[in-house]
Amino acid sequence: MSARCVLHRRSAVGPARRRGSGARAALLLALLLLPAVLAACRSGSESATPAQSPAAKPTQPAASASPTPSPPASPAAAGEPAASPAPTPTPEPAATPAPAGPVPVRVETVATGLEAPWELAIAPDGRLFLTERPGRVRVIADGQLLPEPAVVIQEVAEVGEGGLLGLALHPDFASNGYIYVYYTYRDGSGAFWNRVVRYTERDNRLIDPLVVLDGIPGASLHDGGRIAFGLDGKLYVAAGDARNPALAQDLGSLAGKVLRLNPDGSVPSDNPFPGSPVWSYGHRNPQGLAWAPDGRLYATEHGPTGDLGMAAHDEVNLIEPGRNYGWPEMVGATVVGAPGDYVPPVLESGQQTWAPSGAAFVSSGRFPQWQGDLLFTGLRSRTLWRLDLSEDGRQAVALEPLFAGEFGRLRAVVEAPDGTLYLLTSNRDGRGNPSAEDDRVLRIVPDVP
Ligand SMILES: [Ca+2]
Repeated sequence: MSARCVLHRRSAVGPARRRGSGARAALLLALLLLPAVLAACRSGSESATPAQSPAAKPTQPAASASPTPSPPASPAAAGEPAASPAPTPTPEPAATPAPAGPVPVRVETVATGLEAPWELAIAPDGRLFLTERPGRVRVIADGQLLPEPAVVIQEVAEVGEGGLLGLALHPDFASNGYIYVYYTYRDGSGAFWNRVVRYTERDNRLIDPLVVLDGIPGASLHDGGRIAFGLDGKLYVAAGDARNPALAQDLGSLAGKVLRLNPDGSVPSDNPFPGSPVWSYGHRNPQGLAWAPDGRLYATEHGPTGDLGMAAHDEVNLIEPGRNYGWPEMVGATVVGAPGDYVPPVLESGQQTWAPSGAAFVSSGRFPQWQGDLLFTGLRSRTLWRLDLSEDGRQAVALEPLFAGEFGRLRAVVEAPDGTLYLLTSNRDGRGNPSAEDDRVLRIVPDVP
């Protein structure tokens, strides 16, 4: 089944205007951010206990086959939870540049009835492998969700935000069948940990588990969990602070870090701290990793939810080796603790909440209006965010909410080899308001006449 909708590029900022001064870019960004953040983010936080929200209403007409111009998703229709206080007055539309043109897309439902899917990867032969947080790896082959999981990992501890989270295919998966997963488990004393395990896939089954990295501190919250192979063939791991902020600044701990490993789990000789898998540090709860086509690595990160007496300040960071991203001494772009050489985020959400998770760059040319932009999913914001970056990748130019409130909480976005985009909903993770079909795998396809 499929539904159609028409999206409109909110931004009038084209490539020729991206080279403007920083001040101009900042002004543009401020103008563009205002309706965007109001649209999808009200008060509240991801890790706080939210009230059940009303069923999200589509913000675009369903089954609209023609790219009829209509306004972008409006703040009033964004479907933020009933838990929110009285809505802020709608910002003046005049503050937003007119849409530059429609982005006609078709949204297909690939699979339904999943339970808190967390990551999806696409094999060279077209099969989709995805995790379900309780501990299952599922396979979609020839468009059909196979009834039998590829593996059920009994050791997984699904607790709070933990469980079976990340998944990545080895760059040579077609020949070696290696699949990596990241999951939370409990040791004999009851303490939570996270580990990275490599399986081998044979005939849609995962066998021969081999632990490649263990000892990542775990907790009921802040388990990070995204894993991905970089363009350099190394395995990157996003680890949360396990609710112990001080660990993020402790180079002896694997918590609150972006880690970098050889595929066999050994430490690459060119890591910034000799003998250590730590690639960058000072992270609170990073859940998204994405590489720009030129090799720059970005990570999304959840800001505080009451810790340090602060909330929101979710981040998009440009990750560089050996750098300190601040947590808990710097929150968003503000130093709140000890001074230090902290890297500020490329963009932070300020007082609003994105609750950002998976991320991917648009690189294929299938969506020309979004080409080169960073997409990242929002859980509490129930939105796919599109971030237009400056040419050097260090400045945010514009942020646009896509599908605000249409599909509920969104956990992952993946660009397929054919350029279409896959989305995972996360409405059965304990914080959503699932529909009968949830959770779902959705596919966004350009709606070319
Ligand atoms: Ca930071």
